[in-house]
Amino acid sequence: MVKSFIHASKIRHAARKRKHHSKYKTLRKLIEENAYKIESSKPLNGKLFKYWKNRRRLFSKIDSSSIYMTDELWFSVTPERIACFLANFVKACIPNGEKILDVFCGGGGNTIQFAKQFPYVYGVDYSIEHIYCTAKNAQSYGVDDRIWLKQGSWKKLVSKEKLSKIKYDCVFGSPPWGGPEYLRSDVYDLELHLKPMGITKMLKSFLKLSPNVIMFLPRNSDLGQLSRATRKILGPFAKCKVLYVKENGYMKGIFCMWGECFFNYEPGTQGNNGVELCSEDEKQEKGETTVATKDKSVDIYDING
Ligand code: MGP
Repeated sequence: MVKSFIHASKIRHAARKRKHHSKYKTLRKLIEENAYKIESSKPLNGKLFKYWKNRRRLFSKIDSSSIYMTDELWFSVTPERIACFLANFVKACIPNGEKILDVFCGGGGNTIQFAKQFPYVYGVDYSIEHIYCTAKNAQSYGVDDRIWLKQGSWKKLVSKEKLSKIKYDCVFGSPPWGGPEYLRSDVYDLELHLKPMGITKMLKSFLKLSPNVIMFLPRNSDLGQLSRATRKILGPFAKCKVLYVKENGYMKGIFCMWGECFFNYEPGTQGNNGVELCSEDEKQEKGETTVATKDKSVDIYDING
């Protein structure tokens, strides 16, 4: 396997071996202190309380296994059923795929579910704390043998072509949206507020590594910007498929997809863990607000609990 990644089951070994490097010193300390382990029954205060209340939706094993999360992960980790749905969806679209790259792996919510479906899953994150949490959570879910991790800034990794040795079947990213404040304005500016770069640059960087790209973005994202970024990079007739994702009837975000394989998807072919698909027409009948434009394919998935 590519040397620059560390195997999720061997973080202790990696931290010992590369002990002179400051980030591995930090990793070693985190492991020794068993840092960020969640005590599921202990409520969190302030703005994290609502995320704690929904903790079992984030990680279903939070009561029975050891789960690790930083404060930032509480509000940015993808809820398990959504991550599970996405991994099944990608598997249905790319049945012979093997290698998935999760660009902002965070606490491993998506990485873990991808590893249930694919044999090689690569997780990247700028934070060594997040890399540690992903590895620990993957161990709790018994999928650490299929995951390889790398700490680093996405900008630098892409510009130095550090990741291009591997041929990824799909590149996925759930980037930082700027915290829970992302809902402050009606429309989320994807060029201004997405971290670590705007949507156009981000999409370009993902497409360098695979023609199949998915991003999880705010539900109030500016779809005009999405359209413009798509055409600017892929040409005037290129499309982006947008899926609105609901959990328990409540909109959580959108999956934006680029790549032929995602357009040929048939819902019937997917083992979709209770995910309900409505067409855009059904959405209108139900009186939902619609943001479809003529060049987009917009669907709603409702993940009922
Ligand atoms: P939320 O919108 O903060 O909470 O996060 P809620 O309860 O749905 O909305 P509210 O209207 O009651 O405030 C919903 C989901 O969005 C989270 O579970 C994450 O999956 C995702 N999410 C939220 N934030 C702030 C981020 C982020 O910064 N990055 C990423 N990748 N996902 C996020």
